[in-house]
Amino acid sequence: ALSGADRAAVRALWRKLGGNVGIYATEALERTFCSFPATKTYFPHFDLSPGSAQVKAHGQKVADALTTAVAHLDDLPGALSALGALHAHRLRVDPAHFQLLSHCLLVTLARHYPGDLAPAMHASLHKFLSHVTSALASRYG
Ligand code: ZNH
Repeated sequence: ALSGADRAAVRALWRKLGGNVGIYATEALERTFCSFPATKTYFPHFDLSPGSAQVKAHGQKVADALTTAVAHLDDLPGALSALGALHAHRLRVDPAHFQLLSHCLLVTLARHYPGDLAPAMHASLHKFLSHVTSALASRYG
């Protein structure tokens, strides 16, 4: 489980992000598609060009899921159970890809909040994203 310090750090960062989580999740998706083109194969029905309204709308959905996760740090598997099942059974996303999006989220936040992403915050954010990934992946198999 996440330590009290990790939880406090992630909650504090999320308060700072405020209503902008969707903007950063969208940038993280753009970075994921650009750096790891295999991830694009799950979105054949999307316009993936820069500035795409579909990517922006999807970024907001991912952001809302992450915000829900931040609100349920005590029970990530419960909070993300339905979303994990969706990815496992209907979307059939290779769970290895979760880490690629997590990586791009971390890079995106470090770019926009360089003063906040000192090593300790980086570590807390990485742990949070790893727990989100594990919770989603727990519905596989
Ligand atoms: Zn995912 C969808 C989240 C990862 C792919 N997603 C989705 C949604 C959400 C999410 C919220 C919506 C749902 C509904 O609608 O109900 N994701 C998420 C998260 C994560 C993810 C949180 C991590 C962290 N995904 C992912 C990946 C991939 C994906 C990695 C691949 C690569 N998703 C996806 C798809 C979809 C989704 C394909 C569907 C889209 C549409 O709309 O169609």
